[in-house]
Amino acid sequence: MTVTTERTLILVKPDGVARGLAGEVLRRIEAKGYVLEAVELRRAPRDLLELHYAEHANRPFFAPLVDFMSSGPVLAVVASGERVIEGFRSLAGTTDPTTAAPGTIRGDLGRTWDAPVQQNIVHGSDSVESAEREISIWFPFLVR
Ligand SMILES: Nc1nc2c(ncn2[C@@H]2O[C@H](COP(=O)(O)OP(=O)(O)OP(=O)(O)O)[C@@H](O)[C@H]2O)c(=O)[nH]1
Ligand SMILES: [Mg+2]
Repeated sequence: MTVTTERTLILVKPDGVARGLAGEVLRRIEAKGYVLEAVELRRAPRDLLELHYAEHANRPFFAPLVDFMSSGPVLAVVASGERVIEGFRSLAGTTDPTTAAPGTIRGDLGRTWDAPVQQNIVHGSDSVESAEREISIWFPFLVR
């Protein structure tokens, strides 16, 4: 079987940065053996976030999600490694932090605050196509 090195776009969301968990997320990425290709703390403009979450544009939680994601700085990360896309999704845990498995980032460090499911500390790309699309949005200079 051939394994190819992938890249993924990871975000520490505003709740994670505000709670001082950016370093802990980076620690878990590195401890798993993935390589950091880019790391940048930044305030994301709404138009960038609307592109990033375009797949959810028709969902009722789209506007609150963009509000939340623009409420403070995010840590944008590109990490690489064999099967890093599914590997990081596994590290992150399931979307709802209240029920995410212990041992995962969301399960160990997250909980429900004011909006159900929304503040779940991290984002991770869900496919090779999403990863390359998201990397082109956040880090245009890394486009291959
Ligand atoms: N307010 C609210 N936010 C939601 C809800 N469902 C999802 N979200 C938020 O929208 C994000 C994107 O949803 P999904 O793509 O389905 O979840 P995900 O792939 O686990 O999370 P991401 O890695 O951030 O894309 C979630 O991570 C949450 O922050 C919801 O029902 N209500
Ligand atoms: Mg998603």
